[in-house]
Amino acid sequence: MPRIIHTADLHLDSPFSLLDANKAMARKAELRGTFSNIIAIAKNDNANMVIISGDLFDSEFVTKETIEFMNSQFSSVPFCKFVIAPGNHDCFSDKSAYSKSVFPKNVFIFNRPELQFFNFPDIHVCVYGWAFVKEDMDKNPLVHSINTDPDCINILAVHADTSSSSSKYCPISEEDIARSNCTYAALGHIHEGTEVRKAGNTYYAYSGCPEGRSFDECGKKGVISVDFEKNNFGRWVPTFSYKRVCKRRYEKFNLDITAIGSKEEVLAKIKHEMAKQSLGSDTLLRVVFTGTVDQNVVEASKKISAEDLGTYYLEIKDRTIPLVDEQELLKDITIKGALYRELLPKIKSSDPEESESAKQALIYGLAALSGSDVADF
Ligand SMILES: [Mn+2]
Repeated sequence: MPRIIHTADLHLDSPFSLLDANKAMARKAELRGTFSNIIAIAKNDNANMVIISGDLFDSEFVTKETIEFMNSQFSSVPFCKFVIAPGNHDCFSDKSAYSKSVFPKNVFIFNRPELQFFNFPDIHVCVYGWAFVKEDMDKNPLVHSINTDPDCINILAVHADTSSSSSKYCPISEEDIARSNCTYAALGHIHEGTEVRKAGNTYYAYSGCPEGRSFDECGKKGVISVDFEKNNFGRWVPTFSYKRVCKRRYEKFNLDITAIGSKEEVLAKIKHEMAKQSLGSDTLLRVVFTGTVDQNVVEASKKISAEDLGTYYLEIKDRTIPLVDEQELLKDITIKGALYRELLPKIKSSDPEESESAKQALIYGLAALSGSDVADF
């Protein structure tokens, strides 16, 4: 019963520029650790193959340490084959780590932008795929059908974009996937993983990235593990499971702190929300304050730290509306009053969109007039 692990978009050697130098270094190491987690699953589950559908590295250039680390990882599971389909970030070029480095015997790397295959009769698997050879790819190698062997588990392992036919990153369609007639299409490129879907006879999915690297990649991340079994008609049928491998998780939520009177109350409210979502020391957290709030409370609450919450990292964004004295503002003879009176009919508009944008304009305006830096709003 062959077992294949599907991953993609690890982006090793990412700079983590959001973090300070020490934490960025630590996160780079953790990203390698995420790959070790994948290797541990391959070992413990006796996987026959790990498919890496592109963007294993963040760029063509990879540090020597990372290559040495990867090779030690590949070598540590000699019974497992690794098939790599280079993507737009780690394309296979003359200068790339893929062509400059020597990999262990159990590593197989596509190197052309046309359809290629690796056949592994010992495990009844044939893997079809291609490589990005520069950072974009407009040709679609799936225009012709593939002459697959029906006795084999046929895997399509590629970096490609199913989201738009005008994508610069190898656009392919559901029809293309169906025409491939493969058993499973293991896709890379879209970092938010998808559920397993079916096009014709072919199951397909994006595994998503196995480790988030920013607040654009929230939630727990993992790999797709696929087991293949023959049914009564002699056809290979896959079953799928998802396994967490991420070291950390990025999470964000809005916190309405209207009518809250102190930093301590804000802290308690954040902790309450964290408990609800089971967030802890593995979390990089962004909290967005909203609501109409006394700005002294907001300023004090911005001093809440990651240590206070027991998270790995904390970022607070302020989107609150200053608690203003409406009567005072109505009479205010300065530009603040003029701004408020100008926006008031729109704030009270029955059109929610108009009302919301007028409120936003008031926040920006009052903040800017109070000397705040609004660039970060
Ligand atoms: Mn990627």
